[in-house]
Amino acid sequence: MNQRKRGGMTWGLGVGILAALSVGWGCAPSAPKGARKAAGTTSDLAVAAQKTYVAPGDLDEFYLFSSGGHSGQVYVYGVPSMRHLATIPVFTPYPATGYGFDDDTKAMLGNLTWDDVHHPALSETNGDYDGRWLFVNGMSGRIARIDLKDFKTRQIVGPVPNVSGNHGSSFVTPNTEYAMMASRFSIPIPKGTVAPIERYATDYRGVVAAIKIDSKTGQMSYGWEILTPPFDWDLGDAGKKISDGWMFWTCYNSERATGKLEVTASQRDRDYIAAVDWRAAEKAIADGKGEMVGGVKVLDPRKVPGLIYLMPCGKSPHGVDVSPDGKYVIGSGKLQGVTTAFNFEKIQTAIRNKDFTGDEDGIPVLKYESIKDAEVPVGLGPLHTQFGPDGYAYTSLFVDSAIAKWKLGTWEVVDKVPMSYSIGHLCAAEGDACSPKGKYLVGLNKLSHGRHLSVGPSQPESLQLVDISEEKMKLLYDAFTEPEPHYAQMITATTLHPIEVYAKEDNKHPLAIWDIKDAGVSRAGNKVTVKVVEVRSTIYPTAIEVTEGDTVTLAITNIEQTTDELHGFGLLDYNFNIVIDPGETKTVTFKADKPGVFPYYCTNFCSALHQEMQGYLIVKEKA
Ligand code: K7E
Ligand code: CUA
Repeated sequence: MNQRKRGGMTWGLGVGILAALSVGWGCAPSAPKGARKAAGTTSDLAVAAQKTYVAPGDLDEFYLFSSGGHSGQVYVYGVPSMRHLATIPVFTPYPATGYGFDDDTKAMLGNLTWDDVHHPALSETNGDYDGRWLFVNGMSGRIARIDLKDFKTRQIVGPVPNVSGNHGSSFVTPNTEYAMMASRFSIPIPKGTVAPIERYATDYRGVVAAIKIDSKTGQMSYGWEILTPPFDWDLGDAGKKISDGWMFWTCYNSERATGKLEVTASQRDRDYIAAVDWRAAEKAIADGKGEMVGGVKVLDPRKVPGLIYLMPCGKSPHGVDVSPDGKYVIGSGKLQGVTTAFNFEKIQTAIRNKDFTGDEDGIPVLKYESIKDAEVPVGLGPLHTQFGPDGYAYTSLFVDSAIAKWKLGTWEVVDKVPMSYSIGHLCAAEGDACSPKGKYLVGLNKLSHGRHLSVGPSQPESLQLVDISEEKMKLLYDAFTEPEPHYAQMITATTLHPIEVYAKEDNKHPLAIWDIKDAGVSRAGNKVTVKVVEVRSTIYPTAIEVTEGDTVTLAITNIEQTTDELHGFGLLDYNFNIVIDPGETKTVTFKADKPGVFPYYCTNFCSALHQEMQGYLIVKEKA
């Protein structure tokens, strides 16, 4: 069956939908006939081509930072060309840039050399992207910070205590006070505690966690956590403007079920969105109300009321998104045909009036009818919502495989555009900030079959560029990406000012050298330090002699001060390749554990005599 037909069908909320929602469609339908004309008539195609064409030498208008899912990476695209510009390795070694092989990045990764990146979060000032840092979550309970000065991963914190399955992350507050996290898979806490699965509902706990961010350096440190029932926290978004100070997270499995969750966790008609007053939590911690659990201060809402409330939401909601003015909190049951717009002021009134219908482990449940403004009939399987500059909202529809455009306030659905196929997140230009830019929207789709040359069973995912500058949305372009795009963020290119060379005077590395005369070997017992200089087109020294059993540290400085002049250092038979950018020093430490002669060479093509950039490590047999 093809996807379009499936999307057009009216499905009940029964098993059919549950089956359709499970990952993959179980079959691989061929491309719908006419897919090649998706952009419309010939003249439409010419217009679309012009809108996405960035001539050779010209630059794109936006950067798109797309999560790389279980690749552990972040992909950088230019918009509107959709050209892939860079891969930023975060949780995974990446020989192309030497990441995870030199001493510093290897230590930063630790023993976990994979993770699952879902949600990039650009740093914000007053609710708008400031272009300083990009935070990304790892499902293992980590958050990483990428510095947008050099597009390098500079810090990984975690696994954060008590957070298990960090899906609801990383979402930053409007002035980047915190990166927020939440547990998807509740466990007995602190980690290491054992309780049988039969005691899930009572002995397993979730948490929402705040990671503090230093406003000058971006350095992250553990903040505080709030204990929650064992729901599966899914996605979050920070309040902004009038709702600044609040944080929202969706959950599924408010049933506290185990086993076959697609059935057991879909029994209730409603799950929840948590509304967390993070300023109140901050104050409670300052007042000493936190208790140490697993090495971090945790607040128990039973003992400290007023921190967290539950907003009933359609069954098994996924995304939650706050409108640019901070007034509306949009959340959808992913099995429904409507998305709900909650009104922040009504939420505050309901809290003040104690307009509750009950509680969950001491957390008050707000009355749905009192806090909602509208149920917008967007279509089937609403997941995520982004915003334009003109009061329009865009909601991805997984089951319908489409994007719906609708108006905040009038709740009118004005347009739909099909996606090929099965859209998850979507990303409009600065579309989750206080000042969305409009123009472009990218659908991040799960399936792409028939839209590209076949590459066998491991099919790429698709990014579809949509023009949102006019009343009607128009599909412009199909691009493809490696697994697994979840969320992405798009930032005006001119907001970023990346460096292209590390200035010599900024290099404070203790082993940096700038003169080839200083290159060479020094020894302390069986510890050998080799200061290495790389410059077109020689690696100094050209031969390095050590003894079997020595622990060798190579400190390699690329003394170039010219853009684009990277050098590599690959050592044959040893498991590393290092890449050193202009002006940078990196170290790599290894044990010379076998005698022999091992060539090393520059792996980055750097000059006409790049091929000559080689040398030998001679490991003498132990006497
Ligand atoms: Cu919808 Cu992990 Cu944000 Cu995937 S998530 S789609
Ligand atoms: Cu240096 Cu190639």
